Formats: sequence, C-alpha cells, structure tokens
Amino acid sequence: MAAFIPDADWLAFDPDPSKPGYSPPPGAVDAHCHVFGPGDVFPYAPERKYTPTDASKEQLFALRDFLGFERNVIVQATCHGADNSALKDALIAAGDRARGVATIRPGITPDELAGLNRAGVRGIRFNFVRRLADPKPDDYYLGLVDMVAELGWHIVVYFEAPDLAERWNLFTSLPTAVVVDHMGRPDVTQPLDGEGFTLFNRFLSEHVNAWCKVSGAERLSKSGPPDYSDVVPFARQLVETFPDRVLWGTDWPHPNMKTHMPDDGALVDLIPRIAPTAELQRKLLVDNPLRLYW
Ligand code: 0GY
Repeated sequence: MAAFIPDADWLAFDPDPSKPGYSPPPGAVDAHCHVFGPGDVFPYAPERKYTPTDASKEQLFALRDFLGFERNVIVQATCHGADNSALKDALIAAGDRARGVATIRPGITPDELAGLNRAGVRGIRFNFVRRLADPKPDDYYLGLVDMVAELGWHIVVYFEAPDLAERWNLFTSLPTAVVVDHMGRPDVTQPLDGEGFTLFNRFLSEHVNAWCKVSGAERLSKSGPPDYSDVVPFARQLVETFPDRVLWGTDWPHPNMKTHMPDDGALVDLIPRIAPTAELQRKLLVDNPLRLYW
C-alpha cells in the first residue's frame, strides 16, 4: 500500500502520452521536470502544501526516451521541502544524463552542498508562489546566495507575474545566472505588449544573467489543450528575442493541474511553433541547457 494518500482532487500524470510528431535534435534536454517519491522510500515533507501521486525516476526516464530527449534537468518539488534525497537518488541513477536544482535552507553544511554537487545539482530554486511555499523576506534568500555562487551554481526563481515588480531589487541583485520558471507566469489573455509581459521583457533585456523557461503552456493557457494557442506567441517572442537564454521543459508530472492533465506528446509538438527554425530549436533544447548545466 502507498505510504501517502494523494490529495482528493489530485490529477495524476498521463501514463500513455502520444508519440510527438516533432523529433527533438540529438542531445535534447527536458530542462524542467520533477520526481515525486515514491513516498514509501522518500517521504513527502511534513510542511508540504500538496500530496501528489508518486512519480518515480524510472517513469521519468521512460518518458524521456519515449519523447526523444537525451537528458533531464530535475527540479526539487516543494512537496519534498528541503530534503533532496529523492532528487539525489534520481540524479545518481541517471548518471551524466541528468542535472538537478535543489531546495536548500540556511544551516546547510559545505559537506551537504558538496554531496549535492557530486550528484549533479547545479542550482537552487527560490519559490515565491504562495500556494506552494511561504515566501520570506529578501534577506533570507540573499543569505543563501554566496554559497551557491561559490559553487558556480545558478538560481531558479518561480513566481507569479505580480511578484516581479515587488521582488525586482532581489531578482536583479542576484550574482549568479537567474532562471525564471514558466516565463514568469504571464496573463496570456493580455496583449504581448501589456504591462506585465513588457516588464518581464525588460528584466531579461536589462540583465544578461537572466534566463527563462518557455514552459508551462498547460498551466498558463486559457484556450486549452492540445494547441495551447494563446501561450504560443508569448513563448515564441521570448525565444526569438533571447535565443541564447531560453530553456524548455515538459514540467512532468505536472503538479497541481486542476483543469486537465496534458498529453506530453502534445507539449513536445509545441516546440516547433515556439522555436520555428532548426537553429532556434537547437539553442533551446541543446546548446543553452548544456551550457548552463553540463
Ligand atoms: C512546477 C509548478 C508547480 C509546482 C512546483 O515545486 C513544486 O511543487 O513547482 C506548480 O504547482 O505550479 O513548475 O512544477
């Protein structure tokens, strides 16, 4: 019997996605995905805000192969808090085919950091999304930055669009590369040149250490699957304007989806719509993630 019961409204990932029509180039990286548990081996954190269905490393690696990717960047999920054991286990099993982004707290020792580094961790994540984590004052985050910079790691930030203005000073003072999840979660019902997305573009254009993941179509879309047509112009604009600082990921196993569970094959088929040339696709899927993570 499973050690944890998933939330009553939890949507489990699609166990049988379609084969994408689009074939990623050799060396392609799925640069945003997670593992959950399994909870009987790697228990979920007591302070978690959700309890998911288990999503194992074996299932992630099978999806990677099925979709035509060679590598993964596995991001510590908030349901595991700052216990990175499941992440480390997946990274070690994947060998050179995965890198990781951890969650750390003040008081972490140099030995623990070195262990994460050996396993393949190359960054940490600050999560400002209130339904997932309790955001802290800027000083909390700044207290963790030096250790990370010394290791040559970078910082991933996950926030809702309104947080960008509020945390501007923090986000623009980080000394490492800064990678923004899911395009900073734009409101895709607004025009491309609306206030929020304009500010996000300004963040990227004024700060050459800023990167973004053009992922999360299934979360941001109001028009819905399988085309996610309303998200495409936002992602494409970022890919075309900042071709050397964009990453793409499936976001498998799609935590906290409430409207539907995406078909991962359909998500892969978005890639040529947001990165229309072979060169843009190679940068997005191969060159950029390899530069940052390998
Ligand atoms: C994502 C998004 C979500 C969850 C997490 O770490 C997490 O729990 O990132 C979300 O619910 O929006 O990118 O994985």
